[in-house]
Amino acid sequence: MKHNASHPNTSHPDARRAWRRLKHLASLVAVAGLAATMWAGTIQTPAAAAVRGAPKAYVGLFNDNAVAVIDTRANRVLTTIPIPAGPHGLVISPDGLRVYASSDGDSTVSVISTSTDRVVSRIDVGKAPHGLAINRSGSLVLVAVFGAGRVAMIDTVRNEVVARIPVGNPHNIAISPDGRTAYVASQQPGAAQLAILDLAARRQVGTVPLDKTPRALTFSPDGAALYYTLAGSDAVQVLDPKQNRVVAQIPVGASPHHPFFTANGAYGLVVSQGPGELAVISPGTHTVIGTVTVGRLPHWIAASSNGDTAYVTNEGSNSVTVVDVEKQRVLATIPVGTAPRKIVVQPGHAAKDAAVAPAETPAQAPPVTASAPGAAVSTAPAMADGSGAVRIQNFAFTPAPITVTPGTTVVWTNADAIPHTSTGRDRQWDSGPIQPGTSFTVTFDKAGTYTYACTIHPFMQATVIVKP
Ligand SMILES: [Cu+2]
Repeated sequence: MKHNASHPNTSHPDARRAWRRLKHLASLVAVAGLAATMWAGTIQTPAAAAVRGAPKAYVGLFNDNAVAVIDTRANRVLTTIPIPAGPHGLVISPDGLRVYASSDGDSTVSVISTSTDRVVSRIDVGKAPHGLAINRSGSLVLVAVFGAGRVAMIDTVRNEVVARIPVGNPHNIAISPDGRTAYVASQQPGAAQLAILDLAARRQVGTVPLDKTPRALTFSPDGAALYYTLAGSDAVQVLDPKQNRVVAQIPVGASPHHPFFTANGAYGLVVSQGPGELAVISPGTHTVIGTVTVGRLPHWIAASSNGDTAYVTNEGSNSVTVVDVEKQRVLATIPVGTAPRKIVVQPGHAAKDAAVAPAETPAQAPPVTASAPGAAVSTAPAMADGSGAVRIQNFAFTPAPITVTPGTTVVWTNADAIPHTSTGRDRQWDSGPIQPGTSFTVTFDKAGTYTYACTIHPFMQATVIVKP
């Protein structure tokens, strides 16, 4: 077996853990009576993939230029939706039917229909849009247009910008539960502030000057408190919006980022990027009542409607951690793609007994025939003899499975705009990152069934069947 030595990163233990997870998930799928081929098929057919009744979570993959869709009952990625460069802000309508995603590098907000998981509209908002906020009725989306120095107001019936309010380097936004006021984290150098906007008058009406750069902010469901975080402060700031005064500071782990409340207000939550943990806060006493270790560089939080289950994106470990909020326990870790930042979840609730347990299954024996293929590895330009061509597109391998005769050279060609890998389940071969527009080949000499995946996006799974 010849390994491709130019890509040492793919022997990372994370990838092996991801494999064990996939095996575990696969066994659950088998228990449910579904063929493995159907599992692969659901990745390619988003409309058919939705599991009835299970809310879906949407995750912006900052480096993949896509939004991943998670089935919160099975805790796995159903599909990914390509959107323009650098998905940054993400919000969901209160009815769960629309997701709005800003593209940092593209000056647009994409509108996704959650019934088809496709982009149905694209709204030009100005340069480098960052965070989004939506009001409780879903009639209004605010966009922090960082590069243009303004907040854009989108009317969600017309899907167009109806007002622009100047704010220096706006990053994230929180709208008060009564819908009248928005607080904007303005990161303008030397003039950092929380800009207070009157949404009826469509202008700034106040400011909370800051000596540190604000990061993220959120209102408590009753509107009585605004939590926000600051770069260089290891405490959540608690602001009374009536007086615009900080009334408490809640010490948490280093570098806190997104503060969040469960919908009924029972718990506050915040992720700390230093230790990689989620802290659970008692809003009444302004104290941390427990912490849960999540992944590296946790970024954002979403929760189920009843507040039982929290979802945390781990930008540094390319995963989402599912947390039982009351028990402060990890329920599952879902590999999702590269640099997940924002996350939202549809209303409703996934049955708890269906949640995938975090326990890892032991490594299993290689599939069917254990013999490795002769791996004559090359990265020549696309299209060899044609009979073994696999296209990598829209985060899927096609065809899957592919059936070839012994001695066939299988050619994987990456038609996506981001790198993928072709990696044998037991590492019989490993392409390392296959760059966009390039190919990778493996010659299969021995009959057998070879399962493989992309180590960057472990939900991308397929099979090579070698039959005389
Ligand atoms: Cu991939």
